[in-house]
Amino acid sequence: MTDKKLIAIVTSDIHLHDWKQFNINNRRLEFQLEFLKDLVEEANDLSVPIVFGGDLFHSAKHLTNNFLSYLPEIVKILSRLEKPFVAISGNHDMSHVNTLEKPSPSYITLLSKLCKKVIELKSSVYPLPCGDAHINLVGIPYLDSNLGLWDKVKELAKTFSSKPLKPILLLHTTLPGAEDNGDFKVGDLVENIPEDFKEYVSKTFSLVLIGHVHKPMSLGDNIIQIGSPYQLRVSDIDAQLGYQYLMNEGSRIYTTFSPIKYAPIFKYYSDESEINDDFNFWVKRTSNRVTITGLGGNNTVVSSKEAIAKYYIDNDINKVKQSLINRYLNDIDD
Ligand SMILES: [Mn+2]
Repeated sequence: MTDKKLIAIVTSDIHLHDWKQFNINNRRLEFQLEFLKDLVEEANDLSVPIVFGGDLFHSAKHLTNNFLSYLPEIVKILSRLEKPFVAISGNHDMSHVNTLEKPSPSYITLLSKLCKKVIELKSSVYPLPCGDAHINLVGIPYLDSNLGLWDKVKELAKTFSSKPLKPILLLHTTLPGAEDNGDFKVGDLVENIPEDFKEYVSKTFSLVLIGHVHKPMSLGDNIIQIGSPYQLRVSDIDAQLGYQYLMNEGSRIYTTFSPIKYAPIFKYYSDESEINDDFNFWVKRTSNRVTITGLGGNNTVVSSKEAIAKYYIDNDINKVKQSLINRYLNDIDD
């Protein structure tokens, strides 16, 4: 029997935010901090680090005065960690276009300066303790349009190959085959992700962990889309979310999913009398739900406004549905 070891807790897309909705007396934000606190406590109990896949914050450009009043608390929670919080920046953590040549300012960078437990990976490596040895965790932040990602992955794979266990790759991006909660499916083609990307990372790394899209799922052999730990958007309704344990057994590195036990969820009501708590997110049932498959044409992932506009015209999408899709795609405050 080989020895089963826990290496880390893995989570992503926490999206701390001063929400406009469902946030009376900051209850929604305070729940999010409660989650972070529990996670830190669990990591300490298990004596492992936390690996974070990006989007710790929600509002990339502006933090409200009210949100900033919680910043000392966020720093305090993370400072309580015994092992590090190893993180990459997601698109929501960065105010500007982020490229390898010209990095954007990032909240993760800020936190790494405010709290010594926070370690930011910027195309760099952190050696995760694994029994008596270590396994290299290679992290690359979100790069706009995945520009330079492919070459960087290959370069880092060579630089940080580790023995006996191959390194782990941590990214914040969309990969072919990704699905989101609700009915959103990504096609087979993603901007600047070559056809053999998945096959290459799958055989070069012992495990690939992906933040960005919020549905926890497997994207193929040892490629894991981490997902968000709790519901954030109406399209998350009915989704069972949670976080992951990073495990080692012999030469195998894998994750196990741990559903979240206590979190507000979206619930539909038709009549206000059905609302029976002030914890969950109650939304009025509407007939304007949209299904988006292969947005911009079959097997194409869209990131340009032009392609989205063309999709609206080609598919005769009305204004109401357009605004729903825009809200969905922008991942904005709802
Ligand atoms: Mn996100």
